[in-house]
Amino acid sequence: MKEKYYISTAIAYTSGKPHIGNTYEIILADAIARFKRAQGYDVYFQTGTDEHGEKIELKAKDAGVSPKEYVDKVAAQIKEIWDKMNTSYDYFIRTTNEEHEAKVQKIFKKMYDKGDIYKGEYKGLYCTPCESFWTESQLVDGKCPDCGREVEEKSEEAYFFKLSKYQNRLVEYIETHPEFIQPESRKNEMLNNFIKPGLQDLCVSRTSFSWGIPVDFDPKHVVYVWLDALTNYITEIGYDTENPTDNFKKYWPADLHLIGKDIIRFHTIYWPCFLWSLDLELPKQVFGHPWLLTNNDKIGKSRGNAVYADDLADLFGVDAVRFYVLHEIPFANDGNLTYELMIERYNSDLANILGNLVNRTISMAKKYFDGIVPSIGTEEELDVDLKNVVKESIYATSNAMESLKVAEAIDHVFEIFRRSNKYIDETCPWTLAKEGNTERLKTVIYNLLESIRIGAVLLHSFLPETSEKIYSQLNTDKIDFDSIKEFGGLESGKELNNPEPLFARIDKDKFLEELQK
Ligand code: ME8
Repeated sequence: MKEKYYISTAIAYTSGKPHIGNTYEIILADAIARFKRAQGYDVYFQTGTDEHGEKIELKAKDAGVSPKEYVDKVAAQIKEIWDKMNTSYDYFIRTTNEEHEAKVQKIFKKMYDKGDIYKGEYKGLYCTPCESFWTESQLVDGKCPDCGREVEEKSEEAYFFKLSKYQNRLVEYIETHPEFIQPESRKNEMLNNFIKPGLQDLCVSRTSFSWGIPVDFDPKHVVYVWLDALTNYITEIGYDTENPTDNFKKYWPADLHLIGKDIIRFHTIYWPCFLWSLDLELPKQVFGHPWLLTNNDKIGKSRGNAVYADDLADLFGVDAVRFYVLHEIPFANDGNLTYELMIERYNSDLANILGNLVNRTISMAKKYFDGIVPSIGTEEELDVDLKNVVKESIYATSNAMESLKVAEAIDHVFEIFRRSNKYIDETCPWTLAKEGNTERLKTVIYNLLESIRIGAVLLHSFLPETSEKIYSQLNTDKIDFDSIKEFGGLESGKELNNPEPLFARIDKDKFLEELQK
């Protein structure tokens, strides 16, 4: 029996096309999911779209279409980008799925029957033309921040969830489960800034708009979008208020909710309390990843600086985009994207370190051994060091992945390629060939091919297409993690395929000039 691993991303709002920052998240989740699969886990990887709410209703109105037409179009666009980026999700959930909607209604009712949801009054400062409630601090000069008109005190009937009931339990849980919120710095922020000062009951229904899931026993209310959205993590895998399926029992609790740093609060305060209300266990871990900035600035569609993954992929290739975001966004600090940096990384890491290594090595094997993988000849001290670096890198990559340090993990894989390039400089195969030292040359070429194979197997979770191209050039089917436990898995005597360049160098100035045009 394989051990299960359930990983989810946030579900993206269908308010518009997702930018590279949103896309980073699915790529990050994909790398983790692929790595776990390669390690032998039975992985379930879920992503999807968050499709209800007032904002989307307004967007649809502006576009002159129905909300459903609007979200159908954007959800398809999101899925297309996720697919283009070669992400291996198992299921794409949409919160407008009928099954999800029906389950949310049952969940709301169950919480109500239990006494965790009660009917009350929402009081606030209301702007009638904008149909919006505001808090005192949101007002600008005492007026509506959107239209600048007067606001008035108003109350509206609404349902509330008793967050306050779970406050002490939540504090205790977070304090006794240090692994629950990652990175750990976020844990203190949640505890000290949000939970300990006191949890207010949460308004979980709205009557001011209709694009949402109706409360079935009081249909002028629609369910608050975060209650609807968070439950996506359980509805699709088979949660049911009466009879949860075996699939649900197998996969829940989730092992990892991967989300961005801005929505940790929803996942570590609201979501645990909702789950307790349903008598369910909490996810094992919530990782709030940092953000990607463009030119060191927050990405915003309205700021006009949004960059899209599909455009970048058309310029650089899918794996180059995957590499950049996975490598440039560390575990706890924001990463930055500029075209200049992207070209530099592409040239230095992908074209030089990786691409050149593979190309040079296969070409040498073609030249010196007619493309047949040689067997080991004479061994020297240098070989031991290469093999040690390969071995340590395998270990370090797994360790980094275990603690979700994906940028570090990819660096460890590249350590193999860096060390291999150095090995070429140290052993000078062309001199060995000139000297007729075939026995030594066989070993050198074999070790290089084998190091590349091991590197490619590890690289597969991050850059799947590139790895597959390398497997094909090596003509090998030794591509699973078991095959890299020992150095020497590549079979001697097999014929390699022709070398094909993996990443063509980019002329930076010319490229940027073209881009300007
Ligand atoms: O928040 N860099 O959806 P969303 C990295 N529907 N990640 C970023 C980012 C950036 N610049 N900007 C946004 C929502 N993100 C809700 C989630 S889950 C039950 C509901 C991340 O489309 C963001 O943090 O605004 C979130 O995790 C994801 O992209 C989707 O954002």
